[in-house]
Amino acid sequence: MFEKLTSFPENFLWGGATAANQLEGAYLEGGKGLTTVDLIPVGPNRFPIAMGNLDSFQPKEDEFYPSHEAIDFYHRYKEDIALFAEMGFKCFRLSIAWARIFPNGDDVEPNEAGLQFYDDVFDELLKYNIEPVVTICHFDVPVHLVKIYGGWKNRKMIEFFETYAKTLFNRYKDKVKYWMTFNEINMLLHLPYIGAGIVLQEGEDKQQILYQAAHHELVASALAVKACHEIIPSAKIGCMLAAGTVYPYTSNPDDVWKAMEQDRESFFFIDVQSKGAYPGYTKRFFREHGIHIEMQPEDADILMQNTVDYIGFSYYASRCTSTDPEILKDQTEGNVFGSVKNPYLDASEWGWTIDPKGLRITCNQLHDRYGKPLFIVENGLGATDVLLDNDTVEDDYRIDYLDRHFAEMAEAIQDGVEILGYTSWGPIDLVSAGTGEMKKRYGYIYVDRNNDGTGTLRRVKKKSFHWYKEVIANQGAQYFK
Ligand code: P53
Repeated sequence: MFEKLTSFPENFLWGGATAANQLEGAYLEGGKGLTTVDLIPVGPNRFPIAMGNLDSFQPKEDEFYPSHEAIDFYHRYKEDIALFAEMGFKCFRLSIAWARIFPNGDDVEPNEAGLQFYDDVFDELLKYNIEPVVTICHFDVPVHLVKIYGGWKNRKMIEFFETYAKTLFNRYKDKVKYWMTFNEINMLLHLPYIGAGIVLQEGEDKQQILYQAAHHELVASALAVKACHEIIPSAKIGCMLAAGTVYPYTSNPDDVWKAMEQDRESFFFIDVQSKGAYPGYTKRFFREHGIHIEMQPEDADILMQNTVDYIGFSYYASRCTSTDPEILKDQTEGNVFGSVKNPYLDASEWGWTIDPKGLRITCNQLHDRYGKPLFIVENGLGATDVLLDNDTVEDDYRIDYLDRHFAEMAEAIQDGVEILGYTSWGPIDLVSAGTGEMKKRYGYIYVDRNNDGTGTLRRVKKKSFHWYKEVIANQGAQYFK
């Protein structure tokens, strides 16, 4: 009972994580409709659109939209999955593009070609005993639902989402055992168009709109949990949080309290999804900010009776805050989560704080708070890679990042935290959600494609490919010495 572990658990799900719009391409093939992410260009309009401050309902000729071709997984999935299998993946996280299944979102019948595409992908994964881990909604809403209904502002979205989710459960019930409802649900507060298909109008009460949309997503998520449990009783369905503990800059209680409040801005979503009710601190926040959430009488029961089975989360960085205006000026770059620079930590090329121990802290914090299994479904280093003449990439910096995070994950497991698996972000290079670049690479597999869309799309194994393969083969035993 108190014996020391010697490796990661035998059934630990090692793998990689992706999202439809960042790798599939073929954005209008097989009857697919346009989604929000298909209309987010690279360049100066990207952030205004992602944040819902500028609308975008039609592709424009002079803009470049990286999701339209991405890395062409739609046509190359067999080759890519064979490479994942070669690394020894036990699972692969992917999202389903809502508009492949329901091109408009409110269609009466699903699109068979879209359903068949994912059947084929799942069959290919299962051929190698790779467990599919499916995100139902990863930053995409069919554009028609945004135009006609206003995206997640509108309660009607709950019905459309429930129909979509049920269609998936019925179709894939024999193939998919791990599900997640909304990717990084807390991102809705930071990138409303990406997170919830929300375009904000001049003079609108932003907080009111975002929290009402959050309520709709939370009810929709609970209804998906309910349907999943009914249709596939053996499946597990989780939530997905963009995690990363907020540290106080000093031991000043005011800093400590502010850090706690910032953590709660994100935990609010997971408290509802995992514990089934709005926490007291959120009720107080709404009251004091004049936010009135319209709820139906049945909502409270739906939320309470359909809580998630596990806590999925992404972890890239910890955050840091302060009440001192001078210190607050020194912010990190490149991440939509504002954070004061932590003087003890380095950052990536894109300004994201690197904090391996923060992963152990975050795991312990989530374990203590929810008492449910965790699933680390995103982590990794976005970096510039150089393809060498001998056709490889010497990405020792990536290996170093992952190695240090795996060591802390092993510590968390020894602390008693139950972790179902680990899927690093972008096991094959793909389009960055934040910047739209190809240059910000996370992969074990290099893809010959440049920011402007040029390149052969050829796949090349990096040094980290062989390294990750070894870690998986050894069940990470080196981290338990
Ligand atoms: P990129 C911001 C902060 C934390 C996670 O991000 C984020 C974002 C959005 O940029 O998103 C997740 O590609 C997301 C993925 C995304 C990944 O982090 O900007 O779930 O879709 O690609 C990494 O480097």
